[in-house]
Amino acid sequence: MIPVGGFAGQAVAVLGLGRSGLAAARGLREGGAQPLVWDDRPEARSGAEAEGFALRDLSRDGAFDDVARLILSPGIPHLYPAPHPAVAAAQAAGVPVDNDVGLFFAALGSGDWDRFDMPPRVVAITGSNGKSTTSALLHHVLTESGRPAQLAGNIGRGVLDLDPPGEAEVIVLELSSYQTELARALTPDVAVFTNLTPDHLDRHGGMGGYFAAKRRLFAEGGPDRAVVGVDEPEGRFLAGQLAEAPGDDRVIRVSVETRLAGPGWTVFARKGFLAEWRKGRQVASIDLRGVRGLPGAHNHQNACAAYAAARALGLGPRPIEAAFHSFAGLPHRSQVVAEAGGVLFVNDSKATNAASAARALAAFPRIRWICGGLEKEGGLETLAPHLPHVVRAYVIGREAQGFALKLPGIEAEVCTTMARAVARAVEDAQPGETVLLAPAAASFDQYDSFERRGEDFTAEVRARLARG
Ligand code: UMA
Ligand code: ADP
Repeated sequence: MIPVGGFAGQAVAVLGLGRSGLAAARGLREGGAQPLVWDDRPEARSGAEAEGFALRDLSRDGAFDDVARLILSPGIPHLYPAPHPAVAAAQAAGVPVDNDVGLFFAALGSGDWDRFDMPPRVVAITGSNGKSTTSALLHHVLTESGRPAQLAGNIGRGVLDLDPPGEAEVIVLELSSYQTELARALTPDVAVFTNLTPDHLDRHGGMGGYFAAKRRLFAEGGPDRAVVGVDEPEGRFLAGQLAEAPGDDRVIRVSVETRLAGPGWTVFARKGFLAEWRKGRQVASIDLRGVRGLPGAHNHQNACAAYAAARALGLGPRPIEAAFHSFAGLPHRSQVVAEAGGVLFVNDSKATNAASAARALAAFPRIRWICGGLEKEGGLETLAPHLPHVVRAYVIGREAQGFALKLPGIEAEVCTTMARAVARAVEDAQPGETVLLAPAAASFDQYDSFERRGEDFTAEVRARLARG
């Protein structure tokens, strides 16, 4: 746990008692503050009370009279579609609102770092897709290279739940737009922007608000080095705005679409090869084609971003390449769960929107595609260029019939359940094909989470293959 100083003897309100809220309350208490905690779920309140935290209903009149700050969890709206009533009350009382990420950076900045020969460094990774994979890959590269490293943030561990960083340690943080929008301090040493496609637009009042939330990570006085994916206009704009000159190597541009030219520092992947260029000369190259844990151009983008961040931290190309080969991939993201009779079985349950499913479809040549679920905003149009890779679709979900009708030009079979979809795909699959779960939809019509859906797919595949 990271103790949070600066509020000794003061009351600090904490709203939301999930992973980030509880870690914040603990860090504040350790730093001498008096946390006053609340959650709209009674079970969450009882859990906190059992840990000895004082409860306060933050939506009642006068709740913020004696409070120095409100710490908010990322899942609780602070602006759009409408602020939570407690946020509105804090604003009315003039109480500053922050989150665990802001407290984390403030706590690091105020530490006694003179004692370190090599002070800890923080890498923060944001973007619409690939954040978790890039963060986990960078963490893996660092630990495989013998650098002490810890991983936290949107990947599932609250940032204040980290151990206080030690000598030469690297903290890798995955940060969502919810987190970057609210944090009052955001001072990573290296900041990474993977890509930008529409997501969470209701929470940011549209695409402009969403990009603005992510850009805060790169604000003036921010990172020493910025790694920026430039395959969308927003990334190109950001890189251009950060660079002081064409050869400014504080910005490392990343692409999987363009062979980047110019005097600057670039990392790009084309036809399965990663290349690093600096000052107009190629510095290194890595063959990514045999890297099993990172299939497809989307994962090559993640590899480029993690590579660039690792290089910015001083690692050499060869240890990075070696670590790529031992990266197992993350569960539910282009995860190879079985291989039998020349057929590959891939779990990409995390492909909950059309943009991420399109990347998965692009990664394999002949696909038995399990898709469907609760459709998201934005429609399915982005899938169209990749549908020629699909041999047949097996559609799941309560609205499977309607979903199938939105997939023009391919054979789509309404299966509704995962068990039936897997059974049918296994029956049909030929050597050289991939049975791919990439739903292009949320899971909540049939499952609690995308993780449960991916586990169900994996269990069905293994059971079918065991039956022979
Ligand atoms: N709550 C209220 N009132 C509300 C809404 C929620 O009291 O109106 C309470 C809930 O009852 C619950 C708590 O707030 O007890 C949940 O807070 P939370 O949703 O912020 O969840 P945490 O457990 O703190 O997890 C958060 C991130 N969750 C979200 O951003 C929604 C986790 O990212 C993150 O891993 C964790 O902090 C640690 O940093 C998850 C996520 O879904 C994986 N992220 C989104 C995504 O990736 O798309 C952004
Ligand atoms: P995030 O943490 O940003 O949600 P993940 O690494 O968890 O990203 O991947 C989420 C989904 O997006 C998965 O379906 C994955 O296969 C896909 N994906 C991963 N990296 C990328 C990328 N660079 N571009 C587009 N899609 C990606």
